Amino acid sequence: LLCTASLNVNTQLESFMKLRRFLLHSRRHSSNQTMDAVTRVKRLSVEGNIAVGKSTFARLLSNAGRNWEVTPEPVSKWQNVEEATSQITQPMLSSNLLQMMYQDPKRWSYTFQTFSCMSRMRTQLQPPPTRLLETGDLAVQVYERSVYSDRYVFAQNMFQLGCINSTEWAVYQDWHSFLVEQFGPKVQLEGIIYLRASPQTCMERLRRRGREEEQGIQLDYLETLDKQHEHWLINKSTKVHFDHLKNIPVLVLDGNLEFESDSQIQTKFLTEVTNFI
Ligand code: UDP
Ligand code: D5M
Ligand code: MG
Repeated sequence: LLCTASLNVNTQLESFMKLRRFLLHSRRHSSNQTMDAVTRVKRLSVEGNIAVGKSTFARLLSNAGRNWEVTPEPVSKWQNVEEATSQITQPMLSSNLLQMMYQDPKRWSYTFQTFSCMSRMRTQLQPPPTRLLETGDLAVQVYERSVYSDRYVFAQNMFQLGCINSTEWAVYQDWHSFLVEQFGPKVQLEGIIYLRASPQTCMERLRRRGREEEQGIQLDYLETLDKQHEHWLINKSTKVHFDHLKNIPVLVLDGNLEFESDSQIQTKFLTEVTNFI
């Protein structure tokens, strides 16, 4: 446009129209490309109770040498929330929202749900990495949990335990439905892998992992989460609000097996996942 400054008005207008057409075309083209990429990649989530072994399983998928991209749960983000300060000169502080939620669930559960769901929403909205689309192999993107377990496992559980009140639950459901509907296919999943284990197994693994914030977790909390998973993914008695989720295929893997140190079980799991995909 700067170069056209000395040209006559007609030429300037013509250049401007060309630029406008180019911008419109490239915008349309890039959004088509994004949607095209989204539809060419299968999207799965790995669901399961706390400490069942989702991250361990996700690493197994990552290292399987297939065209699979795994996105871990952003736990460190929840442990380090940058505080807003009123003065520019104040040093940056961070809060541990995961710890705050476990220490005072009635005060912090709703806040935690808003933050965890926003971080998952952001992750699920990221376009697939180009690496995934470069080979002819079937491309698969795997998320550790999803915006759906946030609602149908954790938030619902917090509401039923009385840690989220009925007003907060109504507000949560309203914005959750709105966001999922607005973003449509970009946050849809084609399947769910449910790593299923007894709450006792999860409790042992939780202790073994030793994440500081979780040391106050009791078996009965894991039992309530286990029930939510079972209602949602096995009995299908949880009322879900998104059509694509009603008949979503679910692969159930026996998480009671010690798969971390057993290559035979790992091979069995990988075969099951490959067949499922
Ligand atoms: N783990 C284990 N055996 C297994 C799978 C996992 O002992 O077959 C351990 C793992 O090393 C970790 C803990 O269980 O110490 C929790 O695993 P992870 O963090 O993967 O669980 P998540 O919370 O992500 O489901
Ligand atoms: O999950 C990481 C930790 O975060 C674990 O303590 C459970 C907690 N978590 C994850 N999502 C939620 C929601 N939505 N509400 C409450 N707590 C949550 P892990 O299973 O260890 O990978
Ligand atoms: Mg994990």
